[in-house]
Amino acid sequence: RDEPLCDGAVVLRGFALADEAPLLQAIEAIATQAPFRHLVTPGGLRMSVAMTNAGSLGWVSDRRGYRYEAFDPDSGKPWPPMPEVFQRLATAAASCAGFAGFVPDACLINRYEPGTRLSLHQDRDERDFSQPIVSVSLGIPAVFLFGGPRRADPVRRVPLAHGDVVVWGDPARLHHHGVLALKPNHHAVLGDARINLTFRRAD
Ligand code: MD5
Ligand code: FE
Repeated sequence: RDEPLCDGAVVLRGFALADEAPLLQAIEAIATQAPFRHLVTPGGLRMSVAMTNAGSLGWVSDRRGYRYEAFDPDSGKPWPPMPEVFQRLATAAASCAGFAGFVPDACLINRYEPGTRLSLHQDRDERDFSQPIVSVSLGIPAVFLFGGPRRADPVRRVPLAHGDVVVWGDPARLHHHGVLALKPNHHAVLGDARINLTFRRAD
């Protein structure tokens, strides 16, 4: 089931399927307390991905920049706590990929619909790049773009389906990546949406 992409990065096909029902239930509960919203980039562009967070820190973007915040700027309340099933899944996946003891403090929840894309970028807002990032794909499939440490490096296309988990650790942790615009599609449980859980150690 392990599909290494390169040193530090591995796809665990179907790893999240066993937790499907509790994951979806937890996502629904989080979105009730902290609804999905379209953030604005520092350049003033509305992101096509809708986002919310769980955990002691949440990733936010506005005209002042990208950063982690303990409070949801829309409600002024703390982000919903990280559900136990999230934490367990992220720690188990990281451990399978050789990163023992990964304890995320932030889960960014990204919601994609057909046409939604995420342009090529690096994740550099976290304190410790030796900590991996665990990504859980749910719902309609996406084509993930996986590049290299430099922006101009060649990009591979990696299809990701419902239940797939990817662990991105050192030395792949700072590779450029993105998601191609989703094609019109339908998923039996999630409908016309892809949800990605991105587990990080931010602080
Ligand atoms: C997604 N989200 O599918 C992805 C999953 C984001 C984001 O990219 O920033 O919200 S995380 C993919 C990732 C993270 C860290 C490193 C690498 C990929 N990588 O080296 O390719 O919504
Ligand atoms: Fe990213």
